[in-house]
Amino acid sequence: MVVFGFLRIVHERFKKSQSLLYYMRYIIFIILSSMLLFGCCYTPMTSSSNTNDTNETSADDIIDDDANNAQENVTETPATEESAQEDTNQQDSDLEPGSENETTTISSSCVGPTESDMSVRDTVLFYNKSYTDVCIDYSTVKDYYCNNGVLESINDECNPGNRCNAGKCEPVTFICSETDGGINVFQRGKTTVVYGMNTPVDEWDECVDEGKIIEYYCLGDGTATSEQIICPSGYKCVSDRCVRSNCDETDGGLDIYVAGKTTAGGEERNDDCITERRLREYYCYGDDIESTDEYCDEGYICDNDRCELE
Ligand SMILES: [Ca+2]
Ligand SMILES: [Ca+2]
Ligand SMILES: [Ca+2]
Ligand SMILES: [Ca+2]
Repeated sequence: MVVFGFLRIVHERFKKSQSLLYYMRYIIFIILSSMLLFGCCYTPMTSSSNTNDTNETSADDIIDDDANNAQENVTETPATEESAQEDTNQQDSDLEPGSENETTTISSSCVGPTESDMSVRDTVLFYNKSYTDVCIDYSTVKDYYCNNGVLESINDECNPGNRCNAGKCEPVTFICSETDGGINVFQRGKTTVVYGMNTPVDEWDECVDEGKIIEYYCLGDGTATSEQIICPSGYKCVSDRCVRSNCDETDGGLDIYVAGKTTAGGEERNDDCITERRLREYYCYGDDIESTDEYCDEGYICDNDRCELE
């Protein structure tokens, strides 16, 4: 627009001056202006081409950038995990004792009683691993519990009169056991009573002589007792138990109300009244025949080799 305006001014002056020289200047000026105009236009076209190239390059660059961005995204993934890890660490660091999230930490890391209790066998879960109270020795329990979300244990002595059993302290009691199941003269048995660390009874049944045995047996309160028992009729004590003997009797033993006959080794004895109120009773003892003189009870007299009602 400036050029055309300038040409218009020159043309107007040429028409006024009617000078050939000025006209020639006008022609030269037009040529120069045309060159200037083309040069001006050419340059922008070249620039435009470069712009297109730039645009194409830019498109490629976008693709490359996408690739680069994708690569960056890939390489950033670990960074993201690191960030997550950092966040986790940060979260952990936020879970110091006394923080508001402490309760959450306790419930997730340590589950169990928060105080020691030696009278209960507990199992504590700490990071999904279980810890159960256990006896270390007779009177010491290893007691697990949670303390501010952390697993702790204490080795503690049971109170006097208590012992550690199955991971907890419990009162000491008498515990009796025997191998022959009670009063059983036909089997040699061992009877044991345990009271805490003590064993007040630890005895085998034992023959006193050929016809009598000491039999041990348990009582209901966990203690035990013993008594001397004559082996049943026809039995003798051998090797701490009653076994068959060579003696037989028809009244089954010391029975003053039944007239009996006792035989052993070819020898034979019948119960016999030695006075009106006194009876000689025969019985087997071991392999032998023994006898005892017994008075009949009040209201009874001795008759027919036995004690009978008067
Ligand atoms: Ca017994
Ligand atoms: Ca026995
Ligand atoms: Ca008898
Ligand atoms: Ca008799």
